[in-house]
Amino acid sequence: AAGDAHEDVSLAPARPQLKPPRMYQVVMLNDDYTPMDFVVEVLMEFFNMDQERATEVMLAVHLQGRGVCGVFTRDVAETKQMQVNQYAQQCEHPLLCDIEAVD
Ligand code: TYC
Repeated sequence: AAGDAHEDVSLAPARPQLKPPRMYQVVMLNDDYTPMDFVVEVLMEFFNMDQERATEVMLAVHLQGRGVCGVFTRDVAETKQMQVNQYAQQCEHPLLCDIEAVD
């Protein structure tokens, strides 16, 4: 009947999307030379973190060697990785991001 919450089921496509897309982590790597402030700036600019969160992630990378900046579809993850690596290189810092498929 009209307004019945279950009515939508009959309107669903015969073959709905079968699986969600594979997701990819952008992983930031520690190094001995990139200034901490620069890493915080990158995390705020490219990953929309506030200063508190960016500082937390930067320190985790500094102490543990690597840290996850975010999880995205492949195209978005690849774009962010490229943008960060390019920007760091332009600024002459060795900072690097990598991407890793999520299982
Ligand atoms: N280890 C750097 C330092 O001591 C800081 C740093 C943090 C560098 C995180 C890279 O992804 C990084 N200045």
